[in-house]
Amino acid sequence: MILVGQYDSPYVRRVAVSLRVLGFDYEHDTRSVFGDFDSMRQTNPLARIPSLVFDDGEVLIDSAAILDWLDETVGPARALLPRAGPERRRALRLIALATGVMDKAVSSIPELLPQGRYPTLEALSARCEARPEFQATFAPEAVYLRGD
Ligand SMILES: N[C@@H](CCC(=O)N[C@@H](CS)C(=O)NCC(=O)O)C(=O)O
Repeated sequence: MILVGQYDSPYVRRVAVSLRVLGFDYEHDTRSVFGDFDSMRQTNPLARIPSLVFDDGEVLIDSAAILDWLDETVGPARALLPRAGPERRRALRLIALATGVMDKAVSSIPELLPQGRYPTLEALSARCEARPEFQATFAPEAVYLRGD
């Protein structure tokens, strides 16, 4: 299988990390959504990354859909997302916060770049405040989502 998208995309990185944690082999297609727009549109009609291309030509698009397939494929004992209950809701909340911050970072670029600014932590803090919750979750003494 081929993971399409460069690692500077946080959405590509969450897929790449999960592929590696779960022990999947993959090739990496590093075409750019900006430099190779027409070619990327052939892979994903939205010309977005990540995509996961299977040997038979099927293409999964969107990081959440790809991660859903990974969990389904490895089965409930190894799935990264808890199956049900408060653990699952807690994980989904953290995922929504993390991807939401990234959505805000990406969508703020057209506003910030003309001012010579980048979506730094300070710039993002004006748009949301997810930091305390992340710090509480990922502090060294905190219990990780799946124990590892
Ligand atoms: N919801 C999508 C977001 C993917 C996304 O926004 N990717 C960006 C790169 S960080 C992209 O491809 N942008 C190009 C575009 O939308 O034209 C996912 O989780 O995969």
